[in-house]
Amino acid sequence: MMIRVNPEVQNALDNNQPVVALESTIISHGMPYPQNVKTALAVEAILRERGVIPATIGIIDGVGVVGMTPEEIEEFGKRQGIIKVSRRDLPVIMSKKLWGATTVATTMIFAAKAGIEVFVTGGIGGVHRGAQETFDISADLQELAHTNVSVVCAGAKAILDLPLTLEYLETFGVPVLGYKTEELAAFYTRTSGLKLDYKMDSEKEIAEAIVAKREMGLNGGVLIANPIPEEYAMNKEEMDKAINAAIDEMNKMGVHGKESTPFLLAKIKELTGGKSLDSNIQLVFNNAKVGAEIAKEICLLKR
Ligand code: PSU
Ligand code: MN
Repeated sequence: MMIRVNPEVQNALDNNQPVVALESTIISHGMPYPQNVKTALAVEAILRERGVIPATIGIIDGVGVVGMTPEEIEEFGKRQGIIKVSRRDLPVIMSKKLWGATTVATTMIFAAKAGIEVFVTGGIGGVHRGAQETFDISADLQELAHTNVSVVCAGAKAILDLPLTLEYLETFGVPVLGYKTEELAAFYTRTSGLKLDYKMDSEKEIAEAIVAKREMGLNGGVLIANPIPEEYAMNKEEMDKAINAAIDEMNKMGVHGKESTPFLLAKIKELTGGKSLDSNIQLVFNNAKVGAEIAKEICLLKR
């Protein structure tokens, strides 16, 4: 058994009821305990309040679990040594029957296998600054290119090279839809100065675009960029300073590869006195609200 779908999730999928996938790297590597568990459970509650079944995805003893129980989520948040699993890690983690946290890329893989169309997270991985030298481009982008799951995020983290991230997504045919905005959201802040081609004013419009992509048989994801609410957004100058300092520190310490993103998130939290974590939590809540409505609209269109 490689994948175990929670019966409640399976039942919803069989009956065209809305389901939203959630990732687990944000739990194990993106936030400290206990905020990670509290946030993960609160996101599930936001979805349920809106009539949507949550499916938090992670790998337990080598099995991809689609729809973890609250106890399993708690364990994910606490347990030491859970491995961050992207596409290339998956075979070994499964064959060795280990625990693994799914990134955006691997969450998409399991969501697609289970038949879940919508996935809510904080921010996706992207093209890192200096990628021209380091080749550090998140596997999330290739997954968006090929795997049929739509991802609601608050844009790409400003620790990345956002213009290059957009170029990459364009090359690989991933539509980037701004939710009620013409600009790419930059995770901790609402704006990036980068214009998107498509501003969508409702979840229904977004659902229609997703369904059109499927009906055309175009594989790959749709990326929905939903800006953080104004009241939780960080000050751009403060953020830029923290990000630059965190990247300097990362380079000095020789941190690279899969450790980069968790290192930067933790460092930025420290440099902002915890404020970036509060913003991160709020933007995930905000994405869950939009993701829930998109999932419901897709179900209506499929009737
Ligand atoms: N965004 C967050 N917190 C996170 C991540 C993204 O706000 O923890 C995680 C996601 O799981 C994403 C991963 O897939 O970081 C990207 O890692 P990398 O850059 O190594 O591909
Ligand atoms: Mn990387």
